[in-house]
Amino acid sequence: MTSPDQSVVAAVQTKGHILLATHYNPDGDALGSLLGLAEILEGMGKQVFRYLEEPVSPLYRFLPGCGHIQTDMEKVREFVAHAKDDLLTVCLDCGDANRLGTNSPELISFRPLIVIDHHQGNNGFGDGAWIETHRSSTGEMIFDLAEAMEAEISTRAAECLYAAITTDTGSFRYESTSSHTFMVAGQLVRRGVHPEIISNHLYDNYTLGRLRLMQEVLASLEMHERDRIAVIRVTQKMLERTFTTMGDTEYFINFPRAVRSVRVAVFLKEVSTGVVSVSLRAKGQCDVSLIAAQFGGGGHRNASGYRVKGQTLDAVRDDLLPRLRQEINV
Ligand SMILES: [Mn+2]
Repeated sequence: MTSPDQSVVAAVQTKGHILLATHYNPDGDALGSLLGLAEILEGMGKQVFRYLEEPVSPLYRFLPGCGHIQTDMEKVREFVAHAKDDLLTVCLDCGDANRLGTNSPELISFRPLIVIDHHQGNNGFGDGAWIETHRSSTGEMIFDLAEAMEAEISTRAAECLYAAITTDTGSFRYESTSSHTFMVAGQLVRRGVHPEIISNHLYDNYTLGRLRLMQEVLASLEMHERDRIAVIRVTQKMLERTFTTMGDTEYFINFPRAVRSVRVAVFLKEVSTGVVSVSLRAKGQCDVSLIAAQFGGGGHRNASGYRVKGQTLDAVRDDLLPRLRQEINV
């Protein structure tokens, strides 16, 4: 199925003020689908609010419309008050309400709210939802939404959606990459996207500090379970030493994941004092979304994560390893 739920289309079409939100620590799909939809809606003459919990990572600042992103909840309240009954909140690429971040309770109080997403286990926390877990990316779905609304997709919007799709499919390599994904990508190229320019921005535009950080992170590699589980880590000290931020660690987990014997790669991140974020990447039949869910997180079968407070990186790893052993030995 490639067409969105009619009620979702109708809701987006009718309302003139749209508040867009996505998950904290947004990846390329979260940002690309949010910014792409924002461009499309503005093209339809609507007022759009691009909300993020934190400023955009420098890696993604090339995306059109990034400069309009706001992180101030006071500004959100003003927008909502101004919109009155003409408001619609749309949560993109966000598997559950908690993943909206610290302001989640207030954000989800701005109704009506609809959810557009492709994460497994999304309970559709809004008044309406369009969730298709087989989809490569939320960006791909936004293209279909625009088509269903017969809305124009400008080059700017197309660039955002292309970035969303290419990042969430690992450059069209993952299982969820379908013929429809390629059709959408082709349509985006027809609308003016240059894949090599987007790829240069995403993959050939790093700082030297990031390379130094990568040296440290990869040097932390530990192998477990006969080289089937790989664990890497990043600490606040490493970030300080290399003048980098957590955003610079994106894609690092793909290096241990790419080792032939590895079934699950784990990336432990000390996001702040006492807070550890855990990213899990699996290959083949391992379902790491179930493991993440056991720790209060979520995600996809092959890519998921969770957060822990008040424990060291070693303690978090020691809690996780027995569960992983069970999963890979099934
Ligand atoms: Mn996604």
